Amino acid sequence: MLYPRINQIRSIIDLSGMWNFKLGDEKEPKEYLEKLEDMEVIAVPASYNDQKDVKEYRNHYGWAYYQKEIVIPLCFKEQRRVLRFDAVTHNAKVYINDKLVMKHKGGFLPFEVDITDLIPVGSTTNICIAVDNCVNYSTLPVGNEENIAFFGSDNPGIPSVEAAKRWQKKQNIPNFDFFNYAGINRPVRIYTTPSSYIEDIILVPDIDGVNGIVKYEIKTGGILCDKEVSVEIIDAEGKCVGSSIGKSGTIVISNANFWWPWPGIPYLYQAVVTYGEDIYKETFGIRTITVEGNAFLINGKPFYFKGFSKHEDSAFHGRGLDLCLNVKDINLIHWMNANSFRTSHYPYAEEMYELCDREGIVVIDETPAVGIGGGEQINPYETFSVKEHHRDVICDLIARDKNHPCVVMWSLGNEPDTEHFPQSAYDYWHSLYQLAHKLDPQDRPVTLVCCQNNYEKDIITRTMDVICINRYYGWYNLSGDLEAASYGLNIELDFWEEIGKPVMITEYGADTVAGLHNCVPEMFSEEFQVEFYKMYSEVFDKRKFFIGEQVWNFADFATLQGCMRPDGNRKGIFTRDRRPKLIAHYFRKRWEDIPNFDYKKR
Ligand code: GCB
Repeated sequence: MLYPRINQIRSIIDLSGMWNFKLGDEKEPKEYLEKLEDMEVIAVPASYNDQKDVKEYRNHYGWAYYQKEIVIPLCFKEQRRVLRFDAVTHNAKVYINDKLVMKHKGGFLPFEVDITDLIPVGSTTNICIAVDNCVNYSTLPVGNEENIAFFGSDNPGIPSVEAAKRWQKKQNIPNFDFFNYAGINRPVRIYTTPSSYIEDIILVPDIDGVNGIVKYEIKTGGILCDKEVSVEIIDAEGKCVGSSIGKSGTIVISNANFWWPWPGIPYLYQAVVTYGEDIYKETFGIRTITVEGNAFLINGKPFYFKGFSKHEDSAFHGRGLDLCLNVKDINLIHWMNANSFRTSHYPYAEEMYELCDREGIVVIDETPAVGIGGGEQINPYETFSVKEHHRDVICDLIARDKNHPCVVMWSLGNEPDTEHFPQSAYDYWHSLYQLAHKLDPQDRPVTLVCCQNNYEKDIITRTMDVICINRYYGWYNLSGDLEAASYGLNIELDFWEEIGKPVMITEYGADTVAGLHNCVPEMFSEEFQVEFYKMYSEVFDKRKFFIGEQVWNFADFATLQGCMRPDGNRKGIFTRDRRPKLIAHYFRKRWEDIPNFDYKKR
């Protein structure tokens, strides 16, 4: 799906701003639509939860309603008009003048509806978006069914606790460790195209010696146009360096500049596609991604990941798009001498990937499949009804992000159960692994991020192109004992070495309260966080097959309240307002000394 752009042909009406808003409950929206009176005001894009300091907003369960009156200017009469939502979390129903025109499931990817015939130009139109924030066994991320928790079932067996639980209100009990922020989290726009239009652009770059090669395919839509599709490749200086006619073809760029991760030059080209009256410019880079033996190669050179797993999370906005925060975070990533992050635990806003293309930040792009597990008792692969939705999400994610040079690997999900029901896990994830490979025109490596479990029983993680492990030796287990933690980690890495694939760590960390200091490092202090990471660094540096380290987490972030979460998860290298903890200075120096390429000579 193409990102909406303004050019000499296409326009955008941005519907960001103040909308009318009202909380509902879990009843279906149709009962509510006529009653949308006394609405409050809410900012879009942003999560609604922290925009008003009342528990009804913060802990809302069910549907909420956004409403706005719009008029499409007469000058767009001849244009095709599309209403696009970049992300509505988690489920959405879109009404135009009280008529349901679209439903969408999933809170982190775009969807759109052609409104050319639904909203005439010049007339005042009422748009209403009903947003459902419920997470359960059928959603990604996964929540526990209604108010029945299988985790956190505190003191099972104490009859009074069990009895009291029956008094609990229906609520979201996420099976994941980030606050369930909801609402219209990303921009809403109407964009226009001519009636014959460019629907999609697929670009597959390759390298042949000093030349770049771009295979392309253009999909068109609307009224058939007798004009040919044409493609021109424009370099960063605005010079045309290659062209072709036809809906598909191959263009060679002589003496091309390749896309390199920062501090290399992330050189970008534009493919300018013309079809009849329509024009679209797609930015891309020339780079290759391959896995060979136990190395991860960018442009044929062994790359070492230095960086973070992140969240889209900030004060007031919740999970809402904050462009300023994105720029700040990328600048902090540069400041840290890091080169990469994972979009834990869901696809991020498209603007972030554009920024990463431009700033040379390498991205592992993750689906929202987090929480597929339920302990020994529940086989999630038989109990949860998410597989079809998971497949749709993978299709939409790859369709959205396929051309970004910054995206180097797909993560099918985070920390599912792979231990208690190994064969079911294999069957589930292997078919998704195959699907991702089939769908990606660039055929990037595919991974599944695996949690700390019995890795000997897990038979799926080892089949991935890159083995990505989240480990908390010294924190959740062997708590505070870094010597024992190092021993456990080493034993595990001996196991992974035998598998003969590239291995990286995608999470490791310790909750750290900024400002808490100890002479003898103990858990939660800034000094302990430094000692914890130093221990891991020592272990990783001895392992040639080890291709990268992404810490948990870039910054402190909001979670559901709980006895392990003092005002959220505190494993950030930065605080939630982006102040460095002691550890930031340690990694800044460490990563300055680690080159992007050839850190581990094979
Ligand atoms: C994990 C999860 C992440 C949590 C983290 C933690 O393994 O992948 O979502 O936030 O641990 O801090 O517990």
